[in-house]
Amino acid sequence: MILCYNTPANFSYFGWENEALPLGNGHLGAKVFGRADCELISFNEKSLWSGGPTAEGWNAGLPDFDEGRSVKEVQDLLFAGKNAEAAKAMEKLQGNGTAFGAYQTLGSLYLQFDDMTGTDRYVRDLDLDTASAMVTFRRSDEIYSRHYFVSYPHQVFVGRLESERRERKNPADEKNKEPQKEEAPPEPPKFSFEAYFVSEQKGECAAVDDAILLTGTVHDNRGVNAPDGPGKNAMRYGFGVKFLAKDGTVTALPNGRIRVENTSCVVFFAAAATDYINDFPNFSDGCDPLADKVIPRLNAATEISFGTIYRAHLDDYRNLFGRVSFTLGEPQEENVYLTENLLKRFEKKEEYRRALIPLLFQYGRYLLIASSREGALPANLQGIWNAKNDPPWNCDYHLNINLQMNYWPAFVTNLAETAGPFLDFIASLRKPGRLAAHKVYGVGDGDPEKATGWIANTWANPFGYCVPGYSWHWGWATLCGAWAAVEMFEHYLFTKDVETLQSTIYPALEEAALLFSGLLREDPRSGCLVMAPCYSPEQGPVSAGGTFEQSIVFALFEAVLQGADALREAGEGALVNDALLQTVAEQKERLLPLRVGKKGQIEEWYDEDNFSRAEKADIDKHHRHISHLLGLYPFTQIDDTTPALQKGAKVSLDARGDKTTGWALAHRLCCRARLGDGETCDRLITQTVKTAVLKNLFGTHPPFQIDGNFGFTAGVAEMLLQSHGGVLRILPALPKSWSDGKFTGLCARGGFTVDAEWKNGRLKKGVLHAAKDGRCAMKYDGKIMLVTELGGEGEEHEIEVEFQNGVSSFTAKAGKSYAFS
Ligand code: FUC
Repeated sequence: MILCYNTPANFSYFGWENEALPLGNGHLGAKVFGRADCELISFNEKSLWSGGPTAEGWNAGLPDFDEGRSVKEVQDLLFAGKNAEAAKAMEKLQGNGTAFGAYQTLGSLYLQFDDMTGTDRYVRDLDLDTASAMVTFRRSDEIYSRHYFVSYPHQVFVGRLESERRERKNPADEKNKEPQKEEAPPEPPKFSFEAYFVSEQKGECAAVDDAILLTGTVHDNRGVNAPDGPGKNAMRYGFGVKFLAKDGTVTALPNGRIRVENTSCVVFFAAAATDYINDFPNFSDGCDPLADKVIPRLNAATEISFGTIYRAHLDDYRNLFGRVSFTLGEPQEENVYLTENLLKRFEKKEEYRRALIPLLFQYGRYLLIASSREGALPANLQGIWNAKNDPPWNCDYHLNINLQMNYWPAFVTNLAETAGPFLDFIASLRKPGRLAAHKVYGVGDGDPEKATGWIANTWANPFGYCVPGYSWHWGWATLCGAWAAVEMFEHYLFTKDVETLQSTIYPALEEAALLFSGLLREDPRSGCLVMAPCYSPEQGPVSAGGTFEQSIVFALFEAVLQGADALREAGEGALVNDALLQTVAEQKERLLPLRVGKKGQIEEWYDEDNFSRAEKADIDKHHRHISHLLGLYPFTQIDDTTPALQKGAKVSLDARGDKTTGWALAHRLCCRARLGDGETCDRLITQTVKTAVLKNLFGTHPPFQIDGNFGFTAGVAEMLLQSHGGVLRILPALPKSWSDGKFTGLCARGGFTVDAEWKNGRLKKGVLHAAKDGRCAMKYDGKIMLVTELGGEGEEHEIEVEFQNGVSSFTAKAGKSYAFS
């Protein structure tokens, strides 16, 4: 699986965004431009942020709230039907963004070559099977190649630049030549270059022996008028790049540059670090990043051969990436296409469509591995790649869909480990989130050590910003943390890992449930329990009992009840607050439910059919957010057991339309897959390729936003396999154009892994692997499925299968595989 180009990326922001190729290990990100005469590699370190506790004016937005008084005022106005007055009062529910900060760039490494002109046969590619970027070109009989990757095991970026000479031989002469014993390879050509590092962080940069070293504190060049305030802080960072030449010389120059002279092979390592740790309230480990982290990593890498580091990188990466395969059409030799041609001719040539869809699907998995690894912050709005110190939306953690979407593909595409940073990050919001819950809602006493309930809203940074943002029109979304906690629970549903449930997931879920259980109000109109104030993300208007919030509370209660059962079953019931769960179980039955309105739609707002003309005029019927359909995806309140709601969801999706942005197309794709509508999925995929994918296959909102990539991968997985609501659905949304195909290694809830093959649109055969003991229920197109247990040497044994309503169920045993057809 290769992204392939015959030109380098332009040296501009456009080139960075659209053309340069991404590498990463979750901590360190890089983008390769690949120009023959001058190489450019841009670098990012995931925790390099402005803002936070050491920036002037930082207060986490907290002082702007009044311990629940304004919330109460808005609630009373809403229950009295005074919605316009309630909207006015919402102005008291806005935080400030002083020193919120932004994800920063680290800088760019340039390698300026002497005399590298007159080159041809240029190829630049990104190989998803090895997580390597390559650049090769020729100059007469000289061949130059560059190989780059970022190693997770060794925590370094690695580059190798090599030259060789291939004599142009005349085939006729060769024939008549006497066979010679051993021909020495021709001398490789020598090349020379100067390396320098450019950083807007304005640190101290020096060349020492064979390395360029940079150190400083975060600069933040956004100026005091940045809407969310300046963010210059005391976060320390370090960067280093060290060169080892096989032949020739490496010299440090007084201007901070390194000169490599007359070599035929040079290997270089780069490393970066900061003193950030996600530890509230100081967020610093007090280290000297250059001396304590960067230089030791560089020295360790130089002790080991390139081959050893590369093999360790391949083992680590392939263990994750290699778990899933997906092909469309008859298996054939892998052709390498120019990526631009795939994009351009995708609609015209079936062969291109069959190549590009799996490539984009796997690219989402590649990007997740590159931008989210254990021990680092989660993937942000741009994963880990950022070329601006004032990036779009601060390149932060948006929780009104974007961060959750980043992790939608993690479990189903067999990359549960990549969700570790998401779990840790959300769990880390509990302490600052308690301060926020106290200031916004007046719960608890403001002691961050007491588990009295936590919230997170639309935007978050790595320093525990948890209150609504500086305009309630997008900032007010107090259920976002609870939504993220529900997504954390998916980890348990897929892996059945009780330890992580117990240590990280359940405590976050139960504490969110504690808070929202206490915040529900009885709606005077319906007698149901509702949240208020509610605000459909970035769309409004303010109301009580909004579907976005109600769906999240429902999903939260369902998850916490299931989580508690799982803990009790595992003998860990002591962790469960039984009285709370009893209340939650009762409240769940009294929640204002999903409703189908006059036009057959799923209502987005309570009573929307009776909205005033002014309220209606304010609504964008084609808004990108479809937050009222969370019940369809990612939650499970709408499925084939609720046909009326399914129908309503279809009406709502049709009415909203598909003229929308990158991530919003991806959410629609996931929703249509859940509705089993393969043809619309196919159409949405075409639209995504035509409008929301850049040349380097990055997703675009626009601008570049990585959730589009991750949501796309999740959507395609959802077309192939679904497992919500206790039933595995095999090939639930196959479009006609995917007539033949095969996948292996997708995961289903319950600890199962599934392979399946289909021909002429019909399932041929499949295999399910069980990692845990448990009941497995499966269905395919309403037909009965035959299931047998696979023994060694290809034998199949009959097992007891129960058939009911088109569902086949059997008891699966850990470590066993089952064939189905
Ligand atoms: C969401 C969206 C915006 C944008 C931002 C980063 O809240 O509504 O369109 O994608 O996140």
